[in-house]
Amino acid sequence: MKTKILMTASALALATATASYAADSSDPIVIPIHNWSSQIVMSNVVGQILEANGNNVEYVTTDSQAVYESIRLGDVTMELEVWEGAFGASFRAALEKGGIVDVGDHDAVTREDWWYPMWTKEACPGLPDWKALNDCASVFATAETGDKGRYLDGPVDWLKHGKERVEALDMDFVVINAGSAAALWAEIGAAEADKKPVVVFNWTPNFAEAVWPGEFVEFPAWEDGCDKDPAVGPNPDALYDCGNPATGYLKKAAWDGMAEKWPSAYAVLEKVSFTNPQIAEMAKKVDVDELEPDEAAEIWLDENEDVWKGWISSGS
Ligand code: TMO
Repeated sequence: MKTKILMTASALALATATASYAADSSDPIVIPIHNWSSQIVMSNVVGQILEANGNNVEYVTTDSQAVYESIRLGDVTMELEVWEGAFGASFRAALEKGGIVDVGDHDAVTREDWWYPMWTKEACPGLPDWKALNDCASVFATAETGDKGRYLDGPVDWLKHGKERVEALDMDFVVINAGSAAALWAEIGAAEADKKPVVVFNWTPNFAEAVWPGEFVEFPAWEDGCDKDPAVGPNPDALYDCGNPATGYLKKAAWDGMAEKWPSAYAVLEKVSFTNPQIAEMAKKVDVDELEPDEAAEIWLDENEDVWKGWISSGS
């Protein structure tokens, strides 16, 4: 009898300890939203998965570079698309300061760089080599750029350093920043009818690859330090004289207090991993099918239950 009571008490204590460890805070998990479609849809996808996991979720629109500082401070809980090319530097800087953790890589391999639709090659047959591109800069000239070529870079917050690269490699191009991702697609779309040569910033995985076959310009290969040490890269006196990583990572990051405050949600985040085709499809649902991001996420989740159902912890 005495033994039985003791066992019950210790079983209870164990159950209580387990429950308090497993219970996530009911405070909302803050998920940041940026200015390109896959990130917006993926954030809604993971937000809806966390809601299915029993969590409360809140979305905030934030700058895609400043977000790493917000995560470090715990104002934002996670980032689902840390692209090596665009955000590697801000992410590394935040890691060094502390307060943010690397929650692992997606399956996806990424690339972000100068890109052209395939018809451009007819006017500039030496492509994809960057020197060949520079030799036919005049093919890309517009009223706005005079006798230099026009390169439409991404929105400024993606920090693509197009102007620095043009200077570092002494190229005959004028770099113009697009106001939005939509402006990049409009530029390609407008050139399509008469197969006008254009060169714009683009990335993969993205919906664009299914719509417009094309290629990235091959710049001097990325080497670590190309954005920090002038000696790295072909121009010994300049930063940014390399292309972006051609096989870049796509990481997840989180506030370092997340695992303790929302252990179950953190366990889900650790399992989250998407492939190139899955991410391209998320973007397509908005950029081609013109769905709202939350609807796009709902449909994506319906179509891909086998991908994510297993990520939700059975205990919660
Ligand atoms: C950060 N981005 C994927 C738009 O290059």
